[in-house]
Amino acid sequence: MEKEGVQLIGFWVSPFVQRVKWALKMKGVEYEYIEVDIWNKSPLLLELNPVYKRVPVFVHNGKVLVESKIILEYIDETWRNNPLLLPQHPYQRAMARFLADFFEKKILEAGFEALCTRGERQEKAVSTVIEAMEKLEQELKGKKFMGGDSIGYLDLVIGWLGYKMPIWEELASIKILDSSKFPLIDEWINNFLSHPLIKDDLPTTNKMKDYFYHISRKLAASHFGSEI
Ligand SMILES: N[C@@H](CCC(=O)N[C@@H](CS)C(=O)NCC(=O)O)C(=O)O
Repeated sequence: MEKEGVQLIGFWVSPFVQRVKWALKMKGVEYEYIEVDIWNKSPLLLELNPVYKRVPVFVHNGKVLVESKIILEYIDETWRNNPLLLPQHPYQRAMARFLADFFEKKILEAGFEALCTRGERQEKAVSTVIEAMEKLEQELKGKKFMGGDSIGYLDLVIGWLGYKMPIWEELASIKILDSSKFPLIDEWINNFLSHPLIKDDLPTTNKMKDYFYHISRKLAASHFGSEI
């Protein structure tokens, strides 16, 4: 792809793509969005991300980048206008990267495993998520957003939690979000999802429910070796 400007190759329900869309919107960057089917990979996706064959793929003036958290950092470093996404202090920046990785593994990946498994394996995945949610709750003490008074990098990374987890909970009959146990996370979800930059442009609940219902059954067998 030799085009000038910014292109984002994505898939409608991907939390990894969504965070890049939010970052571009926050920075006011115009871009061309190209939807691909991750279950029937297009030649474009295979050409641009031959290593992982995953979305998002970000292209800036013909230069290709993959991996959403790296793309967020690139966007923040390339478009230096406010809002800045990552903290300015090196220690806080390092901690934000650490927490992003931690929440990705322990909330997103373990949460998805809980959606696609049952029995003991599901119980274990749910406890992993709940333990990490306790850390998230602590991190939110005294803050409106993970980034402080305004939305930042970590908010974008965990932003999927408020609108996807309720669907996973319902489909898998599990309980993770609990406002009495995690009042600060509950408040953060409300603040995040009602923010003008975030609230529009999310996929509809019914469409996501239908997608995750089918995909969890497919992946249970093919990826998790589990039957649901
Ligand atoms: N670590 C990657 C994860 C990307 C990812 O898993 N994308 C999914 C869509 S939600 C995908 O393209 N999956 C296709 C596949 O794994 O074959 C990132 O942060 O960008």
